[in-house]
Amino acid sequence: MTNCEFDVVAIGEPLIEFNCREGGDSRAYLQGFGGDTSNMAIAAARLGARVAYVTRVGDDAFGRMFLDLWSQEGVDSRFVVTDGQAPTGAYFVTHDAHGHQFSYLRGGSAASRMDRDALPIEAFRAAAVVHVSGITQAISASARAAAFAAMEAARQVGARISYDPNLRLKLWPLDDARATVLASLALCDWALPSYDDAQLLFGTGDAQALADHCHRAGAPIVALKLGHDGCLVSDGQRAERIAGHSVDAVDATGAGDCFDGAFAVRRTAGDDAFAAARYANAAAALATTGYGAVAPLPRERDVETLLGRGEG
Ligand code: KDG
Repeated sequence: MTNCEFDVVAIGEPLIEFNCREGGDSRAYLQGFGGDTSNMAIAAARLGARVAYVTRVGDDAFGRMFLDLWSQEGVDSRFVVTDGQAPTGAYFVTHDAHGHQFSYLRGGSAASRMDRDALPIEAFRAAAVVHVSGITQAISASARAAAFAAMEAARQVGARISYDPNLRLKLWPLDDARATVLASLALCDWALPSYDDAQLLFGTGDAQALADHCHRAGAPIVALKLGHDGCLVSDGQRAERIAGHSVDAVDATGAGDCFDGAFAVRRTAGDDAFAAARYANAAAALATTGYGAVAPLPRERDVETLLGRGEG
């Protein structure tokens, strides 16, 4: 808990999710919710933070489903604009031997019409942590400008900036992504890239070297997410490798976003980066134990139990 009105304010695009479940010859799609920054916001709220989300949704059934979801999850949606001219985005998740694949229906979505001139700057000024992702920056030039404006507003009031590059090469070319990611690493207080994303961005296979690239770009704290192998957290002086938890993983969609939300929650609670990463690593493992990005997001009790600190 902080003195700010919100512990966490995230900005980005929510996507209605259709997650494929194979059943014999037929395919059924489980409807859920996704969108990396919305997932992060919900994860943080489930873990006890006061959270607000900034986006635009369409004036459609999917947009209303999200407004209901955020209300149920305790995520403040007063800064969400309903846009009558554009739809809420959606995506399909399919699974194969390489993990999950995303197919998007999001071109021209309401969230992609966010722009810096119509941004609720007061939301970011009321935050202890502002969370931005590379997906927010990839969906359109105006959303990218809005994401930078959110970071500038955070800087002005001393809010901390959480940044996940969340590289999606279906949304933008690698060179464009790299320039924007580097500019964002220079602004952030902590960077939370996945190993795969960092490798694409920096082109080396060694985890510590990838963290060092992020430090050199300006990120004071780096938690490099290593999937089921856990994470590497580094403050530029000291690095700690945290092992993955052994869980029955079925779908990793949204696990990285859960890590981001849990990390922010524990940082605002006063944990140092290493303790926050241990907690986030456990939360992210639990997020893989069910289908969909949001449904399996854990609560504080679940994380404490996995860390061996639960009651009973
Ligand atoms: O991290 C999971 C997200 O990637 C997923 O929910 C969909 O936001 C999404 C995206 O743009 O890929």
